[in-house]
Amino acid sequence: MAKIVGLVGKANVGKSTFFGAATLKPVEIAGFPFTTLKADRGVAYITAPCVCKELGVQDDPQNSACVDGTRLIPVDLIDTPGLIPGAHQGKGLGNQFLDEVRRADALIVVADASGATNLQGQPVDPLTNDPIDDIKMFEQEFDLWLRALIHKDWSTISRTAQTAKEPISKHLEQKMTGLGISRSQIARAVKEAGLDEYRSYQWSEEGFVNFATQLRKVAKPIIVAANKADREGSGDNIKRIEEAGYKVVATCAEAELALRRAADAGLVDYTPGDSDFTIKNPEKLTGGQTKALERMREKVFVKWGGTGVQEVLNTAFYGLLNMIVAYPVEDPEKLTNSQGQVLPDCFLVTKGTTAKQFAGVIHSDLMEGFIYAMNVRTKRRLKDSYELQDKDIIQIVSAKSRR
Ligand SMILES: Nc1nc2c(ncn2[C@@H]2O[C@H](COP(=O)(O)OP(=O)(O)O)[C@@H](O)[C@H]2O)c(=O)[nH]1
Ligand SMILES: [Mg+2]
Repeated sequence: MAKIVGLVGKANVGKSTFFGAATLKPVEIAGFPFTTLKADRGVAYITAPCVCKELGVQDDPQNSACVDGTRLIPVDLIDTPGLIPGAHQGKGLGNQFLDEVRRADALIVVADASGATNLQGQPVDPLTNDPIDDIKMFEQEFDLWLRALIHKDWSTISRTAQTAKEPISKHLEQKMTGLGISRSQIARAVKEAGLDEYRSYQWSEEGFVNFATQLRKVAKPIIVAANKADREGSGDNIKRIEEAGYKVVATCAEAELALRRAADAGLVDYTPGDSDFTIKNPEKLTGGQTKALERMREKVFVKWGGTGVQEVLNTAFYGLLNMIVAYPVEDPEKLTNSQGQVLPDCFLVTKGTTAKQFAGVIHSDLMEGFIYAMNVRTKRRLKDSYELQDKDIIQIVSAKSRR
């Protein structure tokens, strides 16, 4: 199942700007079906150094794109309504918010690093709001909501599990599937909380609370996009967020959006993730535009090494969700599919995916007729249970073809 990442946070921190920038198509992807998506759900891209460079071949990507040796791989991204304190009780768009969040496998918490937005999302003087409070508000609302949800029939569920001498994860599983939480994630959270799966009926209130928090951390891991990093004073805040133990990246969503649009209009050379950009035709820009771009270079690129948007997305998928990339080919010599397209596809899979499972990721027919898989670089046959490594190029030999 394809993983989904969601943007969360209070109002006015730049979630929609981030979403708009991340879902702007940087290049055409011929073979990718862009079905109609809702306004709050779109296709973003993560990047990977493409194997075409290492192999010295000219590729012909179909399900992804390749720009100067960088693969752009489509992923699902969702935007959510602004969160306000009390959301767990349905305040603001609380219910809608939590409905969206349950679909996500990992979350990007967007915070205003410049401290110029209060918890209600209203503009205030810069550096008067602590962005750590933005993050804590999200965590607290989520925890309160999750706790209330599990608490509803907790005594029945925990008593049943304990009486049957069975782990609580087995009995809680069904209730949690709608939140995208699996049995193994429940089991992990119990362990992280230092509790006993078999004595859930006897957990203390404190233990239960801790369990709910651990479950959030396991099932909805977060990375903080410390946005508006272009503004004065945000550097200190970002350092403090990091010191508080969060995974954090300084971002300037506004700059990313402006640059992707400028690149689209042919005004600048910029690929998402680049640490700089070049102005293509200075004469096509007004004096004001040139100034704005140079200011952006100063405040974002020189200061932070980039807009951070691509880094956040990549970290969400590679870091939080433990994903790797793999390239299937049908002809191991020419590195092509049956139509002669070189390195046509690049798939994102979870670490631990086996060669046989990978066949199923590509097409169910390939898995049904699976005979063997081969590592194209070494030309070695792989065991069905071989766990894919990042950047593997794999030939699947199957009795059933994908068409
Ligand atoms: N200075 C600065 N402003 C930003 C940045 N990202 C977004 N904004 C501005 O913040 C305001 C709120 O942005 P929006 O994306 O609608 O926030 P949302 O409510 O979280 O979806 C808008 O005026 C944006 O232009 C940024 O990186 N830097
Ligand atoms: Mg918004």
